[in-house]
This record gives sequence, structure tokens and C-alpha cells, in this order.
Amino acid sequence: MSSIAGVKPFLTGKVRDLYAVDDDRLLFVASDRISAFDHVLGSLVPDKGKVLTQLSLFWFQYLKDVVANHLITADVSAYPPPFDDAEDSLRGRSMLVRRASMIGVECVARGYLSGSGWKDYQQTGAVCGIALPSRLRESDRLPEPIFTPAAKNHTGHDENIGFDAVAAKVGGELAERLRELTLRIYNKAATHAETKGLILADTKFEFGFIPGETPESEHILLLADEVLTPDSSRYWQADLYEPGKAQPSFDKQFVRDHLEFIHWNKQPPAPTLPDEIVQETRSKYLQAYLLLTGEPLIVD
Ligand code: Q0Z
Repeated sequence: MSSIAGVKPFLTGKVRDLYAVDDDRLLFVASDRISAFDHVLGSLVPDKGKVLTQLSLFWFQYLKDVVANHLITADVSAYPPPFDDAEDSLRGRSMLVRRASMIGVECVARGYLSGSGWKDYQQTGAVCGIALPSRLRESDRLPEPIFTPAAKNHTGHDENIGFDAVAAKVGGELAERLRELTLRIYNKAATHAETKGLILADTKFEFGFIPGETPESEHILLLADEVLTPDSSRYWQADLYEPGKAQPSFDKQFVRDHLEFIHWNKQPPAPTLPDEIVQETRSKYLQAYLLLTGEPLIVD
């Protein structure tokens, strides 16, 4: 499926791939694959991987005073062998990152009631053990952002868990640190997005540890993976926001509408997309980059 300079990925996600470099480093590569309704579709969205990588790089820089991150460099001319032989296929869509010891908790922050949060609230009045006011509507803004962690269950799907379950898994002190950091990052990013006409409804972070370089700090907590991309976050257009129903996805709404229109049963094989849908979707990703960073993305 994917291979670079003759090397196979050491981990493959639906849309991104991780390559082993050495004991301390990995190469993180964002493809142009697109998923919807939990399946990878049969079409690529040109430059999507570049948009997601460049958005992660923007946010790592924007957040560097709040949290350290796994980025070493995205300059392909500085990549070690054998990846120095694949500059053209990696440029713009890859990052050389520190290999971290990952904390097995998906750190989700929610400022709005959507997705699994809305589902859980309707069934229990709470999300991840956090009781919420009664009579909230789908997509309502929450009284304040909340930490709603998740963990992969036996089927490989994310399952919402309570703060207590995080504390049982990683210890109370680290659980509190993850909650505080997740909410601080969300607040800073959501405030920025709001000034650009976008609502950051929710987002997911993954953290890891690397060994420290001084006796004072034995381990350093890092923000890893991709961050605050449309694939890891729900962005909504603020001028279309209308609580009481599901909001249009900023990036994938053309895709979802098309898949509903053709009555795909959401079982393999996943359909291909008409070129018009691909191009409209590509434009949305480029527009998200322009809105959030203030600069158009220069591709190739
Ligand atoms: C990320 C994932 C996949 C892409 C492991 N810096 C790091 N150190 C160690 N592990 C990871 C990272 Cl980012 C790590 N993932 C998620 C899976 C493609 C990202 F298949 N898993």
C-alpha cells in the first residue's frame, strides 16, 4: 500500500503512516487518503496530507509556550537515510519526530455537545462522568470546556472513559496533568479559531514521554501525533452555527452528503468520489489552512 524508499511503515493508520527511523526517531507521513463513516474511501484528495501536516506545524509553533511537542524537523533536506532519497514524495507532508513512550489515553477536549458526547449526554445526562445541565441541545456550547478522555476498546474503537479510569491507568497526578494541559491547549486554540470565524467544537490530543536531558527532569511530557487538524478535530463555520441539530462538517460535508445521496450502505467496498466532490473537498482543506494561519498554502 504505502512504502517510501523501499521501507514499509511500522504503523499504518487510516490516513497516516509512521516509519521507524532509529531508536529515538520516527517519520510521520500524512497521505491524501480520506475517511468517512469509519472507512477509507476509494479516492485521494490531492494535497490533503500537506494541508494536515502544515496545520499541525502551525499549531505546534502557536502552542510551543504551552506544551513541548515531538517535532524535530519538517525540512526534508535534513532527513536521515534512507528517507533522504524520497524528498519529493515527503516534502510538505511529513515530519521527523521524536519517538516517545505514548500514554495510552486519547485526550479529548469538548467545548460543544456533539458526536459521542451528545450520544452519551442523551443517554445519561453526563459525558465521561461529568454531569451537564439538563435540556442541552445537540451542538450546544457547554458552560465550560470539559476533558472527555477515551481509550481504544477491544474492537479498536474509541470508548469514552471517566477521569477516574484515566487515573487508574496512569496515576492521579499524570491524569490531572493531562486534563489541565488538554484544556489549556483547547482554550488557546479555540480562542484563535473563533477570531478566524471557526468554531473548534472538540479535538483529540495524544501525549507521550521522552527521556529528559537533565537530572532535574527525568522525563519530558510531549504533545505528539497530528494536532488540531480537521481529521483530529471538529471545526464548524461560525456563521452557519445553529444549535439544535448536527452541524455541517467544515471539511467533509460534501463527502458525507454525496455518500448519503448514493445510499452507500457503509460496508466495503468504500466508494470512489466524483471529481467535483474531490475538488470541493480539497478547497475546504485549503480554506481551513488559509483561515487558521492567515496565509494560503503553497503546494508543489
Ligand atoms: C503515534 C499513529 C499510525 C500515525 C504511535 N512521536 C511518537 N512516538 C511514538 N509513537 C507515536 C508517536 Cl507520534 C505514535 N501513533 C498513532 C498511528 C500512523 C500515527 F498508524 N502511534
